[in-house]
Amino acid sequence: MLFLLVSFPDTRFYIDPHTYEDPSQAVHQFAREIEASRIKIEKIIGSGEFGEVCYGRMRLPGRRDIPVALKTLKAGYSDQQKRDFLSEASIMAQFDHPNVQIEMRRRKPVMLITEYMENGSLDSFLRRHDGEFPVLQLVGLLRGIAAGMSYLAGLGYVHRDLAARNVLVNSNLVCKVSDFGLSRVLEDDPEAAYTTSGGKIPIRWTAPEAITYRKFSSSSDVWSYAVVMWEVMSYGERPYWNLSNRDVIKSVEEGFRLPAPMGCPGPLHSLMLDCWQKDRNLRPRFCHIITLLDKLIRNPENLKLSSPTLMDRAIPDFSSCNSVDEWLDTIKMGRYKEHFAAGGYHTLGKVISVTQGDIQRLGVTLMGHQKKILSSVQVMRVQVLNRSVPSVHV
Ligand code: ACK
Repeated sequence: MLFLLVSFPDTRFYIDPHTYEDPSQAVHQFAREIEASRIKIEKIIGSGEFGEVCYGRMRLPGRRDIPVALKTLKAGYSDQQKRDFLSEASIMAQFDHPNVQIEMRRRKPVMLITEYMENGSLDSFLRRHDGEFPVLQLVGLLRGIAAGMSYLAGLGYVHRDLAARNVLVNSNLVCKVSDFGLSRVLEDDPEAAYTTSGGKIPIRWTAPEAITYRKFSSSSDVWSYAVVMWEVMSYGERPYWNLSNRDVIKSVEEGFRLPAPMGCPGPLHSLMLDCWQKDRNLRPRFCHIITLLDKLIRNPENLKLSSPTLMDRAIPDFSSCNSVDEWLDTIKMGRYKEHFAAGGYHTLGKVISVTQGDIQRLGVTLMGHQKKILSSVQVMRVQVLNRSVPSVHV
């Protein structure tokens, strides 16, 4: 059995493996063989797009074993699937950055070997640790992702599917951008949906010009990055909540933007809004994002929350809800119907003025649930504001 270890050629631009007549040649160009005996597969840890993801150990000469994750290709794969699977290895083999995942390849059976990331994917990691980190630490995570993206943009690589689910977190809380590939990434992303222009796109994370004209660029990656910022600051909340993809597209086109998650400092939300500018040329570049985050990290007093701000732009969301019960069901907080009723919140008009203190007094003790309810209330407020003050629209 043969294993291939990637080498990192000193190239400035990444080479698209699909420019090779036979993409497997690209794998060989960027990888070097290592012996099968160095890899020990220990257990299955999840299922990936093509097959299982396993945990194992790799022995390196003169060094301690290192933990690795192994991605398998399930039995019965087609030639095309195998080519797509290996194209990920050819792409990743060209990268070398602490915030970008690297990958190696095992030849038979076909397997990709990557660094083991103890905390798994960022979205589930955040949900497991709802409300546990100081803002500065969250900004640290975001800084790492921006550094990885800046590196990729510098190589001319456009990710197209940047989302918290495609970022992995290790035991030191270092975030690494992962899930590379070309068309196949979008084909297999459960969030990707078909658009009228054809092709599958993860709507909630994608810039309008990429959805409409398939104009993917590092600037559309910047848009997605800001959605990841929003996911991080809201501890893994689903962007645009339960709005349908169609409504997300429509709202964004009309100029609505996600409001600041609860506890999110103003400068971070301003940065998100900058990254969500309709004109992609006006969006900041990843290197500017890093500079800004570094400034905030150096002067953490700027990350302190001032008075709770009312968001100026948001999505029209709860127009179809007619009662407090219906609204709570919509945001999957139906278990608190009695709490709200007991507290005298019988109309949405009353709910709109609720504060975090009120929610706590109603008996909602879980921080994550308080946040969920409060961000939804913020959206409702904005909706009312937008109805009466049309100039608030972008
Ligand atoms: O959220 P998770 O625990 O992190 O569940 C998914 C699952 O495998 C399917 O993708 C996990 N996973 C993927 N790559 C790695 C890796 N390199 N290290 C650790 N876990 C991984 C991912």
